[in-house]
Amino acid sequence: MTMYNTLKPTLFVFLVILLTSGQFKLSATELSIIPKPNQIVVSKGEFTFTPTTTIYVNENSATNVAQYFEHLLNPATGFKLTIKEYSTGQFQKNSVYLIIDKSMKQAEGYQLNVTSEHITVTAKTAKGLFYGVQTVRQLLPAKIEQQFPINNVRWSVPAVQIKDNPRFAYRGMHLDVGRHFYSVEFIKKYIDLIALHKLNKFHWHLTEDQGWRIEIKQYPKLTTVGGYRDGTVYGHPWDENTRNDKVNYGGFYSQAEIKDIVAYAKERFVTIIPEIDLPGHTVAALAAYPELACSGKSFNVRSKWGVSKDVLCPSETTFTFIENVLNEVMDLFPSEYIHIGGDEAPKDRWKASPLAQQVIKDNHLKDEFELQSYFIKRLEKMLNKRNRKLIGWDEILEGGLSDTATVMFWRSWGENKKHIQQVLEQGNPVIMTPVSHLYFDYYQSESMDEPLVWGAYLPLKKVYSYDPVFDGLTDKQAQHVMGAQGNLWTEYIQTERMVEYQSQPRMAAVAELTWSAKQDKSWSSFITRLDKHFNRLTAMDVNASTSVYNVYGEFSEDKKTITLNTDGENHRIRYTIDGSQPTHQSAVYHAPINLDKTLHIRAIAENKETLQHFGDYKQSYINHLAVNKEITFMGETSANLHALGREILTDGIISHNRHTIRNKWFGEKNKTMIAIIDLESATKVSKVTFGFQPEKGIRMISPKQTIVDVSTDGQHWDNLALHETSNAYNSGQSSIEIAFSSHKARYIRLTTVEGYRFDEIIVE
Ligand code: TNX
Repeated sequence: MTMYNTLKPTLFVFLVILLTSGQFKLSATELSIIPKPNQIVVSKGEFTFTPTTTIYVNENSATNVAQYFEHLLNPATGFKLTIKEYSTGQFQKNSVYLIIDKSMKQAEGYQLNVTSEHITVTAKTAKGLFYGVQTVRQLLPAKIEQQFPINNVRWSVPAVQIKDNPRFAYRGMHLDVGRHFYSVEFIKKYIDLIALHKLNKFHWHLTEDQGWRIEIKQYPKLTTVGGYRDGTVYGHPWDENTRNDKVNYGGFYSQAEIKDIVAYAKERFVTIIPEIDLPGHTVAALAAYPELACSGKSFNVRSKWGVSKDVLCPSETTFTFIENVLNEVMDLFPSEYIHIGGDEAPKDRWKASPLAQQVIKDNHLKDEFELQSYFIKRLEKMLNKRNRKLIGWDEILEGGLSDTATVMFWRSWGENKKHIQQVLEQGNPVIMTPVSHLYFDYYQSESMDEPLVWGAYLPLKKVYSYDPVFDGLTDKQAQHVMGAQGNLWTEYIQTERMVEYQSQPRMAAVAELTWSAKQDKSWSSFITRLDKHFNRLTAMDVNASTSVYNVYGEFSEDKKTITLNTDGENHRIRYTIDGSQPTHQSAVYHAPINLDKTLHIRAIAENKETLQHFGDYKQSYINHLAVNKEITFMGETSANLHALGREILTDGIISHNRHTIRNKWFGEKNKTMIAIIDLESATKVSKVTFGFQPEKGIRMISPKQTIVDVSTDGQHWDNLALHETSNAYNSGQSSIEIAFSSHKARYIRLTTVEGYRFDEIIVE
């Protein structure tokens, strides 16, 4: 039976009308434009580029955009299109028109009209034209991105009419080049990605404790000394097996390189907002010029991560230094906004410093927090002198915010939402970069094949769900939300490939949540468009993460079943329960899996068309005697025990997921734990096993000594085992087994001496 026969006659007639009427509204989904435009109408036909296609511009300011477009098309097509001036008259066939129309209202908006004869982009500004060109780019086959000529491709664009305009003025991406350094070429590639997504701000985090990366002529040691560290610490600070590679690491951008990058960004209508992080995150500067600190001691460029107590001293020497630095920064960057950091500046050194205390006194400040505010306000004046505006992280609220500063909010937890509202109420502009949704140094999936990053879990769907105008804002407050930005901190992002991996396709989600109208946002449309977007990123030689397709699991509340999921629309899940790697023949997942026996689940998502496999999801369930039995602790226990609920030690669940590594275990390095498990009735026991995720990252800690006692009444105890372990931190070890002669008991008491860390106590 053919498709036609299966269609009901009425539906068939309707479709014919739709297809022959010449114009019908198609969902943006099928065209794969990211971010989704405001309005799309698709017509019949297509425009095809040929070597003789001509680009016409009606104004000088459009010429740059035309040249950009010509350069974009050239490598893959091999075409060298001519650019001509257009004044009046009929549009020619086989031509592209980039038309500035000052009567249009929106500065960043554009209209695009594609017919089989010509393409017309109309906008108020060159910037709008540029965005129109990005849409045309995304309507062309993905191969247009390749940097070498390809034959046998029709360089066609479907006939469409599009009207488009961004929702927010600030649409940004951040990159930390302090923790790891990336080449000039790569920074340009990152800017290209920003432009592809119609984002308009690149927040360039240029200075850190671990490296000062911008040449300042007046202070050469900032880069000759501050640009290099004598080693890098790998592994998490909470992992005892971190190691310092002792390899000299660093680099910086010369002023000539920065000028080149600024010009490159300008051609792509991307404003670079440089960040000089002050007064904290400045150990690299202190290493170069120790007189900027309060203490008078000497410093090394930091080789480990985390927050340093060493900050700039609020001396006149420091303020002169900062003004000189900022002046050079402002000479290099035309941006109206300059970011001065302000984050994570502990007050310890200021508390201990007679000089800092004198500044507090002389300026009638209450405390070190008001000193922070005084500090930031002085910086703001330096910027205002040259008609620039200050952006700072939300710590600039400490001790009082100026009326004019722009606040970049990253702390989205707890009370902070209220602070955001207060700032908005006061009328200060706000840029949203919340840790909860827009921190891209977090894991993208539950798979163990995710590379090690900072921590936490941020799947693409969650990024996409973010609305910068969050619930609870009044209309007046909402007006001051300038937009949002994705942040990429790079403690764990050692390579450029990894920057691509962590930022793509999350950048696409940032694009859509800052550009597209709120009512047009649709996850299922986005994920469908993303399929084609991946082809474009691949053709651009971008190492995008496909983690969005990876399997994730969810336990039912009673922990009796586990549900497997993938966000891929075109994927099925295949899984095994014996810990073996799933293959194309493995069972297809249909319904929640019952947790009534020991299972070692492994699952992948399989693309139904290409049969490609995604992810390596692992989850074990151990069905043992203590599952869901009450566990009581005596004496000291680990802090996260209280946060998580003690039952996680006896829930049978052993996770193998990167992001749960931090919070699914209990442990204390040197403490002793006494735990009593109530098996509810006299039960034969012969073995206790401490279980742990064997994967990289955090190590299990085995106690020096474990004592196993049992009792039938909870009063009188019989000792069954005394187990000694020499190796405190077990590398890669997943369990400690303590077997003893079989014994009937209701209560089991475990005493672990001097250290423990595990995520399950298995009783058999
Ligand atoms: C906090 S967000 C920081 C950064 C770290 C980041 C790690 C902010 C203003 N400061 O210095 O890299 O956490 O996620």
